[in-house]
Amino acid sequence: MSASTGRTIPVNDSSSESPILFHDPTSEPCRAVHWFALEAGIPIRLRYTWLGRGEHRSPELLRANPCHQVPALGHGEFCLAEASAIMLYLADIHSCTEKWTGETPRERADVHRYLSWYHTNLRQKVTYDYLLPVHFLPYYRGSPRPRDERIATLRDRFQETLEQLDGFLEEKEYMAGSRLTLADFLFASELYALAIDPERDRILSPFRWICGWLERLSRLSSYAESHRQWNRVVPLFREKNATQPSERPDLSWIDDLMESET
Ligand SMILES: N[C@@H](CCC(=O)N[C@@H](CS)C(=O)NCC(=O)O)C(=O)O
Repeated sequence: MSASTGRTIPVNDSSSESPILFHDPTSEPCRAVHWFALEAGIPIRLRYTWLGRGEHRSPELLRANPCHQVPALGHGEFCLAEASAIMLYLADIHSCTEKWTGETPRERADVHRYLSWYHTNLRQKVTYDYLLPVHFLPYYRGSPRPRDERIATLRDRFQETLEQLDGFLEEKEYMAGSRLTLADFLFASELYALAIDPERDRILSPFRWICGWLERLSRLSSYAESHRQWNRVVPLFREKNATQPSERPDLSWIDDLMESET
């Protein structure tokens, strides 16, 4: 796989053998993979693939993932998409799968259950059904922001997802108990996206286990690094969200700002 375009940033090590992660820091699953690699000390090279500039349709990304999505991974001739598959692969090639998924078959089964639950719950109901139409697409595509009543309905629809997650976390430090697993990176990265919503605190405050867990995870130095660019963009998103976006959105500010932070 060619590594001739875009910026290549070594993470933790400069080995030319390290996998390349096609990455946009506004993407929740990208941040999850980056975060996990940092926390696990797994070397990867970041290849910024700016969604706002349409780089997910570039020939290079399409070779890595014909489904035109980030995150995608290139490791020599091997290419892989889907955040949880990528994290499992990274753990596997570094012989630390058990550390990040569980020591016993039942512990691992539990983590796999969470990784599956994520797709039709957090990802679907919070991000695709709510954050995308309400906060992202008005800026990415110029689509009209839904009316307030519709926004309230969409919010109500993911209450059950948050209730379930709060239940999973009850009396626990992390998703699988007292130690971090892949599920923590994947789930928390999704929920940190709610930071662009002015109602974020009101949405999350009824869920004490979720709030405590997000707060605990945000103290990790790997969180700070993997969410640095995103956290820089959040206040601007919130500022812009206070106004109706134009039909021809100018996204350059997002990518320019994040690129200046690379
Ligand atoms: N199921 C995928 C979802 C990846 C995804 O939704 N990627 C978005 C950015 S967050 C993307 O690349 N969208 C561009 C497109 O679909 O064309 C995963 O878990 O990695």
